[in-house]
Amino acid sequence: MTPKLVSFKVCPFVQRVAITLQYKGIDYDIEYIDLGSPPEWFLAISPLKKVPLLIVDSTVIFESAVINEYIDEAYQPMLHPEDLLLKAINRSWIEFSNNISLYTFKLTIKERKNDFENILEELLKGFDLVEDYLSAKPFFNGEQFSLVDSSYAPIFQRLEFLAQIYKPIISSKRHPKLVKWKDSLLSLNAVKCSTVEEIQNLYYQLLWTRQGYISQFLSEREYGKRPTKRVY
Ligand SMILES: N[C@@H](CCC(=O)N[C@@H](CS)C(=O)NCC(=O)O)C(=O)O
Repeated sequence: MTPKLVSFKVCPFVQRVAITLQYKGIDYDIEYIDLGSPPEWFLAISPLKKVPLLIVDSTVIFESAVINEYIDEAYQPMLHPEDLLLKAINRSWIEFSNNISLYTFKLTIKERKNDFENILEELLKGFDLVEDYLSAKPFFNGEQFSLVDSSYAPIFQRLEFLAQIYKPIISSKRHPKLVKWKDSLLSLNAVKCSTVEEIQNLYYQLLWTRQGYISQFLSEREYGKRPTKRVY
């Protein structure tokens, strides 16, 4: 049966899974829910009440990294490296992408310029570690696309959206290899097709509802009056 991905349009964790499905050319169904008002059927089957879920036959799999591992084992070609040590290291960096993802989220909610800049520096320090590890290109492991690539691409996309209203977040001066990696990932079809077309605008709408420092670079003309209540 065709697997079904349960999604929230702007969720970076769902996007990780969509990238893996797209890269492997797997046929899948997708159902979008509104996390602001989740449907009963979703609350009934999602143990943590979070997306993504992948429904295979009637089995529900949750946690994006685990879903990606399942997809990798169930469908060829294998994206994880065969070498056990390299595979373990890939998993470590996938785990680390959760920290980077959290900083990216925090960048959107910090209200004061100073707090925003502190988080930005934490994010960049995290990227220093990735930069030190990166050696090859175009992908994390070199020529072969991997689940590490699926995990970082949604972060790079969001940072690119932020850069378009703020200023460059990742620079070639501090992170030359990372910038090349980001550019390779963002030009991939599997990444471009992993979200709805209007993702950039939806992301800005989300920033608007969060009303963090960064939202001041969006204009009231486009997004309406500033909300008095912040939504995460
Ligand atoms: N560790 C989870 C994180 C998933 C996650 O945080 N999803 C968010 C949307 S981007 C969610 O469903 N939030 C709903 C909630 O926390 O109630 C994964 O990797 O799948």
